[in-house]
Amino acid sequence: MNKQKRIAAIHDISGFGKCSLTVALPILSAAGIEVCPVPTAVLSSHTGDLDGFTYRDLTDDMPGFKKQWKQLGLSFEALYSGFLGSYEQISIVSDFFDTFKTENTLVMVDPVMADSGELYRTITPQMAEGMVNLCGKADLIVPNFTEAAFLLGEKYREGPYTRDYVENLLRRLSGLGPRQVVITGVWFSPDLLGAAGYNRNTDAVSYAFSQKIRGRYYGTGDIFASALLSGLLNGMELDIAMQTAVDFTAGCIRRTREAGTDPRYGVHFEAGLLKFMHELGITE
Ligand code: PXL
Repeated sequence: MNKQKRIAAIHDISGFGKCSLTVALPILSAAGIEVCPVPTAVLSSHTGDLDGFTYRDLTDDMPGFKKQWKQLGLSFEALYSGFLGSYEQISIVSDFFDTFKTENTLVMVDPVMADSGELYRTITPQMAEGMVNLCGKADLIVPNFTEAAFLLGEKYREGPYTRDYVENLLRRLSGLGPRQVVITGVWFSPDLLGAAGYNRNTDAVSYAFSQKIRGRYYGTGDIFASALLSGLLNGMELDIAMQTAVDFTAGCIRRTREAGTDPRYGVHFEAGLLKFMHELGITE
């Protein structure tokens, strides 16, 4: 058995609604990776269309994670950040990257802050601005179209999209710093939905699509990003990892739709993990 890969996953934990750490942990663990969570906030549920959630900001606890992990001499194959709990956390996470990044570390920033043209309820405009700096430190970012628009300081556009628009966004987002950019929620025609990826070293753009199911399913961005990172850490090229992650996410949505589950409650990813592991070539 090869040495196990280890990553730090910097996200909130929401008790209900299947997003952030409650999906990143199982998906990346199924992919054979040791996941060390750095919780940014504890909520009773995600903040999208569910009222009455509790919110505990863990900003003050985070520097201690870095301190102890540094003392322990831990190293990580990837540093993966998502939903942040406060503006101060942007510089804390940035410092965390500086501390643990080596030549062999993949820094992936999912600039979780908005969807369908609007910021999430706990994200301030100041946090959205600060996210540009964090993305500048990443090797790979995975925004949706709303987040891409916030990062570039321009107006959100609804789909259907054109290749020109998507490829122009990808290149300009890469100009913020990251070598690789993946945009989610890409569609050119009503039947297919997926992702577009860009690699600055080769200037190559690639697409991955699956059958589109209508509706807004929460947590799917986190599921896609976690599956994408799982593929990359298992040696897949970006385009293959994208298609594997798109297929995995689409399967989760299809299962949820077939069961008639409220889309705000998150998607049924668990039943897809075994097939996902096979696709990644995970064997004992
Ligand atoms: O899925 C993104 C996400 C993560 N964490 C929290 C959220 C959301 C989206 O609404 O509210 C707490």
